[in-house]
Formats: sequence, C-alpha cells, structure tokens
Amino acid sequence: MKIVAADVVVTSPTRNFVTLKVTTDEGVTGLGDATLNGRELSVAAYLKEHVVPLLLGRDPANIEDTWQFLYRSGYWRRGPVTMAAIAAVDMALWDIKGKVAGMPVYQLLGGASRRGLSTYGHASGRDLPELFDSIRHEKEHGFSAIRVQTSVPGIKALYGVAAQAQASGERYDYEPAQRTALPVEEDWDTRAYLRHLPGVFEAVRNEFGPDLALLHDGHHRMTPLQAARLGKDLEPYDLFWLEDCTPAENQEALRLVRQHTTTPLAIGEVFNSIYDIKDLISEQLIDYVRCASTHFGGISPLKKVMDFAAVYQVKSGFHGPTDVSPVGLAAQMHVGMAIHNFGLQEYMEHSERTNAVFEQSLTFVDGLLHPGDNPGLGVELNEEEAAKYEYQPAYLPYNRLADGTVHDW
Ligand code: CS2
Ligand code: MG
Repeated sequence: MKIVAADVVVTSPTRNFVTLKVTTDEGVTGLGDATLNGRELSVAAYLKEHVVPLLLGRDPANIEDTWQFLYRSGYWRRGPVTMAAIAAVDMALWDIKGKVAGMPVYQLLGGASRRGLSTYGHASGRDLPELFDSIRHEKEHGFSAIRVQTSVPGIKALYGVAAQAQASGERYDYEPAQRTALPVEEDWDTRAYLRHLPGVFEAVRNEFGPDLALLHDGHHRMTPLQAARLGKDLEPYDLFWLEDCTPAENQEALRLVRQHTTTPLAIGEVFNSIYDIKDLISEQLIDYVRCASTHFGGISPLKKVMDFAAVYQVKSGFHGPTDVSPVGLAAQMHVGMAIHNFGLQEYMEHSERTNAVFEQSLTFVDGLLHPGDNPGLGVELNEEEAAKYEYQPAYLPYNRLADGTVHDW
C-alpha cells in the first residue's frame, strides 16, 4: 500500500482545528490532529510545505519508521510545531492500520485493560454558591472527579473560570482562545491567590464530602516555593492532583515542591517529547503525565512514555481540553484503554458544531469514556461540514501583574 495524498484541513466550528487526512492507493484514509491553539497555521504550513511531500509514495504500514524519519531527517528536533505535525502523521497511520486490520487502535496497542476511561470534568465559580452549583452540575453529568477553579478577590479575570454561571442543563463550553486580533490582557496576583484557594477547597470538601476526587490547575503561575506552600496548604483537602504548579520548562522546580508536599503532582500538557519529562518520571517527582497525543508526537511516543512511567508507578492524566480535536482525543483514548498505568482522562466535551464536523464513535456513560469499536481511531471528518467554517485568528489571553510586568498565563 502507498500513500497517494495527504491533505491539511483547517476548520473553525467553534474553535480552530488543523487535521491531516492521509489517503492510500487502496482508498483507505486516516486522520491526525495537528491543532496548536493560537498558533494553528504554523503547523498547517509545516505539514503542507515540509511533510506532505515526504509522505507521498511511502508505505503507511511503517509507522515507527515514518516517525523516526520525520523526527531525525528534519535535523531541527522537538518543539510544539514540529511535534504536532509529526503527531498528526503518526495518528493518521495508526488510523489506517486499524482500518486495514478491522480493529480499533487500542486492540493493536495490546487490547483493553479496562472497561472505559475514568474522566474528570471542569467546575468553576465566581463565588462559592456558583462553584457549588457548577460542581453539582458536573456530578450529575456523571463525573466522579472534578477540577475546581475559582475566582479570587482582587483578580478580575481568571484562567478556568467561566465568565457566566453555567445555565442549568447546559455544559460549560470552555473557550479561552478568543477570536480577537490581539491577545486579551488579564491580571494576576499570586499572593491573593495563595491566600484564597485553601479556604475554597475547605468549603468544597465540607460541602461534598470525602469521596469526590478534586483537582486543581495552577496553570504555571507559581515559583517553586509558592507551589510547595500551596501543596502543603491543600493537603487537608486530599487533592487527586495539583496540576502545573510551576512553569513546566523549569524541571528542577518540581524537586523542591516534592520535598515539601504529599499533594500529588501532574504536569506535561506543554511537553513535546520524552526529553521534557524523563527526569521527572525517573526521579519520581510527579505522579501523573499530562502530555497530549497531539503535542507529544502522537500515539507512538505517548505509549512509550507511559510504558517508561509504569516502571516508576507514574500514571497517565492526558490533557483533554477542547483545543485537542476529537481526533487527538481519540488517539489518547486508545492509548489510555491499552496501558496498565492509566490514571484519569480530562474530558471537556466538544461543541455540537465540532461534533458535526468530526463524527465520532466515542461513548460517555456513567463517567466512563470509551473510544468505541470502529476500526481505526473511530473518527471521520465530514468535509462538507468542515468547509462551512473558515479559520479565524484566535489568541489565548496573557497576564500582567499590577505594576505592568508580564506574568505566566
Ligand atoms: C488547560 C488548558 O485543560 C487544561 O488543563 O491547562 O485549558 C490550556 O489552557 C489550553 O489547552 C491551552 O491551549
Ligand atoms: Mg492545564
């Protein structure tokens, strides 16, 4: 079998998605996600200009060889643009392999290690009553693990907090990338945040009892010492994990945090390769790998990093926001089904419009997500629907401190 075409499809149903569609001479097609939130067109160009010409004529069966060829022959390795492009090819080839074999991809990765994937939902509130409503809403939706984000007095806009109360019956459609010509500026004050957050978790624990798994995303904003203090302060409320407590590029930071707290740590959504996370795993400085198939080079490296992590009892907690497309989500669901050291899957649910563009076989029943048993990844692109939505520039917000200094967002 030979690859005869590879097309890059950019569509923007409710947000921008970049998808690679690989076609073989036997008419089998495979999909891959190449979406890099806020920088989408750079990956589309990388694919179109530099990857597609190399794929034509190749045997789609040789996934590992194609991955190594794209990684090594490019000379300039790693980075989110390169790795998202390679990820899209890797996913598309696994999709094709599954379709040829007549099996869902998780079967090719070793078969199912569980009935489905435990997931966590997102709750947020501008005050406690709104937060409690949001948590109830997520529980009713089937989630037994919930990420809790809250407004902080003195900070106007805050990451992960919905701008409006969740209307009853409606899911929280989380959309931080805004379709504006320039990134929106937000404000930040770490001391105010550190003072406020433990009280919120105390109130949530008192209200919802000891069973509910609670998570929190620090979104890269603290210094190592501040993170260590927050981890300690949150210990009485038994978090499932504290995510991205410090900026991920400073790996040493986790060593300091770890020495001070037993709050479990999760990190990795911005990582692109095993080299970003190997020391954190082997030194047992983290508990959950947050990498996403799309930004980590695809299914092949994600499966490998999890097999490496298994040696150290580190589990998965793959990044699943709405900017990972249904194709990227499916790719990591198949990995999650197969590996023994699965932990928890983030699940935000895509909008109806997105789901009309990407037709999916996934199911979500009683909090358990399953990729379905269609051959391949279980996602098909409805190209007519996709063509209705043109790309729209969108940016993530950014932060400034009170004195005007730019801060991590
Ligand atoms: C996040 C994301 O889901 C998460 O944990 O940190 O919402 C993140 O901000 C976006 O994926 C950025 O594109
Ligand atoms: Mg996060």
